[in-house]
Amino acid sequence: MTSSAVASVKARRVWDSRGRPTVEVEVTLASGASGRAIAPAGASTGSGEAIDLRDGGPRFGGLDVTHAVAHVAREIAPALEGRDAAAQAVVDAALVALDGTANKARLGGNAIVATSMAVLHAAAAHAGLPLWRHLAGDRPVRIPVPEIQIFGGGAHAARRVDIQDFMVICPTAGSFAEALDRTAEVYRCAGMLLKERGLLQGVADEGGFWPAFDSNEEALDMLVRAIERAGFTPGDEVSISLDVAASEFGRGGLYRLARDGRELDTGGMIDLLGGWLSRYPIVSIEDPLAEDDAEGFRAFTTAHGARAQVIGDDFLVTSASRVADAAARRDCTAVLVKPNQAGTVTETLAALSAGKAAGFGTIVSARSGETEDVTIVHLAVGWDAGQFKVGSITRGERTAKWNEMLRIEETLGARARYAGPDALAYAR
Ligand code: 2PG
Ligand code: MG
Repeated sequence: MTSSAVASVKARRVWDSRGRPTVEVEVTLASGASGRAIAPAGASTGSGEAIDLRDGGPRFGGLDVTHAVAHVAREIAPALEGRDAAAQAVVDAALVALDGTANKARLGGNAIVATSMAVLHAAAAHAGLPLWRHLAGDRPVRIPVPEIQIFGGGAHAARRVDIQDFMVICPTAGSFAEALDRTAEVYRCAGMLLKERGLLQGVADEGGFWPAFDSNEEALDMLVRAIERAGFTPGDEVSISLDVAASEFGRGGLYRLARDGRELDTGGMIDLLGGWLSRYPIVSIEDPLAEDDAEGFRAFTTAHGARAQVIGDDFLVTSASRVADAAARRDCTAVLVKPNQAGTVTETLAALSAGKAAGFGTIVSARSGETEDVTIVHLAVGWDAGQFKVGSITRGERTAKWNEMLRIEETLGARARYAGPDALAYAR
């Protein structure tokens, strides 16, 4: 047995930022090195994602994970013990084969992704390297551009507005730390503006302000005002990034905008968003159409992809083959990458690599249900993603990630290179 062989795999039930159970896995190697990771959970999920195994029944709204935890002990641990943790792709292939389903529904995407990431952490610990450096090897890395939520909506705020994430993005900042500085000022000013108008009502799932607005446009107007109140020029120092998460309110080419009291077809939706792109300093837009509307994606990218980056999230579900297909058809220009959508580290990297090969922008992303786990920070740097999405600048499960990135930027010192405007991908 090599010293990097897996000696034990243990799982436990822990809690996520919505107060729901989730799976933590701890892997120890023969050398004594160990790694630990926790599965996150989405609320606005694509239908092609790996499936989290939940118990059902009355406990915790059916969301308990005791079966997923048990699968780690009964099936995953015996299958991995003795395998080399340094061979991540082999480990992940074994997990996929052991599960045996197309969507990881049998053992549970939550059990599998936590195991896969824990193995990765153990291998880095065995090598005596920070995870990002273990992944990057000798290759140069960039510190990614963050997109950070100011208002939350959609499935993260009881659909108070249709659009899910109203975010700011600062590609022109001199560093990641400066991007956070600018964002924190905008967040503070947004809070002041909401308070002045009697609209301050706490925060949504990812820490952005709860959107007590009468229309989606009101949120955009307020965001522009917050940027200005903070002393920045919208579209210059601070720009806007949206996650429309259109699969949540659109299907079969029909989009029901409850907040605006409108039902639009694909063309109407493209025109609505196109209008926003001309009136507001939006440089990035995610899932502008629903996951079943590839033609709509393509038409949107053809019409507006030169002005704003077009990201596929629910549309691409961190699938390398979907990314390659979308690239061939020019459906979008960027891919959001979430480890638990794919289910393993290796499949996640494959989706990111397919995006890079196509010239796509690549964004490593958290989920709306998160924990203190910081694995994705290291993936974003180690894989040189260029962009990073974690929700707002409040709540510990979010700041855990931003603060870890600050530490990495500091470690790199003068060698730290902020990915900047080039990280965003536009249609050419
Ligand atoms: C998204 C994510 C994060 P969820 O849609 O991009 O904002 O949300 O984890 O609920 O899918
Ligand atoms: Mg999304």
